[in-house]
Amino acid sequence: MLEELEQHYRQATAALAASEGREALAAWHRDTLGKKGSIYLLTRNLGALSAEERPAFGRRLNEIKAHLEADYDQRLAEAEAAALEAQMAAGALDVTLPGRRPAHGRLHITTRTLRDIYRIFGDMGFQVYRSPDVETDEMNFELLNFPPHHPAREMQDSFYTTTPGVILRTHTSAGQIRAMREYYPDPIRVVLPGMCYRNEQVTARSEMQFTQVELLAVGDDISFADLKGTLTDFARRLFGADRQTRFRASYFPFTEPSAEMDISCILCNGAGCSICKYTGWLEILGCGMVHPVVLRNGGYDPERYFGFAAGMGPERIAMLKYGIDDIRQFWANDLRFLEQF
Ligand code: 2NM
Repeated sequence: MLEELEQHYRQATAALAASEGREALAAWHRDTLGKKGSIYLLTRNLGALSAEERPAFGRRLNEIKAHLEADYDQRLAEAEAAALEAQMAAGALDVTLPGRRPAHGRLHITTRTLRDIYRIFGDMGFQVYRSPDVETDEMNFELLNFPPHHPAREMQDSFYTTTPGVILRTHTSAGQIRAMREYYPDPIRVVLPGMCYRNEQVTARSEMQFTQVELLAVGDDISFADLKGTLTDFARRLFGADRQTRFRASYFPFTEPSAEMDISCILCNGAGCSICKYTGWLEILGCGMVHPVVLRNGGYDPERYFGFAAGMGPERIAMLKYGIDDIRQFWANDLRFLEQF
């Protein structure tokens, strides 16, 4: 009988040693020391023993149970420690590593250029005036003195909506009439920024969508000298104090006289280089005295009021300033481009 008990003990010890992990150990405990376990079942043998054998068997059985329970507790503690160790290794966190920088956004290079422009004109008393991207043909062309058969008014050159007479503005000048009608009879100093749309062949130099900034000053004593002084001062603040400017006669339907303003080349300072095509000059904006017809359409009597206007492309200005060679980069949403500014 005792021999059978020792045999069960050896088997149970070997089975315990072979049990890996908390689940296997729990199963071992159930099958060995549980209510129907192999050791427990041996207590039934007590009844078949003689009165002399019984105490020794009972004592040894209790010893074995105590040993097995202790061994089991130790294996279970080891298994739990190992499981915790594995869990910590899997979720290992090196608190000495530097943190991950959150990616934060930035302003688009066109927005930054626009803000540079607003700041300079803002110092001269101009305020930003915003007007709709979707305009009437009347505001965009007619009231700005474009004749009915001007090429820009062709369906294929501008984006027309399905509503007759409603288009996407082709220039921010569409807002000039709105500004004049809103300010009349006060003097005006406004900057008009915004996206403009033209149905054009897309190339490195022209896009279907681009921003424009226009300037408008109206008053009873505005002259071409104010135009030249304001725009020359602007060019020097944006491109450097030693910029020279020159004005060349030009033509626009809404101004008379009209001019283009050039600045001395920002790369070669006028000596001649590939950027200025060896002329020494860079064209940066168009300008002129507001045409009397346009002033009248805005509500101002051209016998008493004068105005000057100018228009430029912030993308073109940014291209010159930062040496960008393809205007399509601006709205292509390629972070490799955008993150450079
Ligand atoms: C330009 C060039 C020259 C201009 C004129 C006007 C208006 F409506 F006030 F007469 N707005 N913008 C103008 C003049 C725009 O952009 C190249």
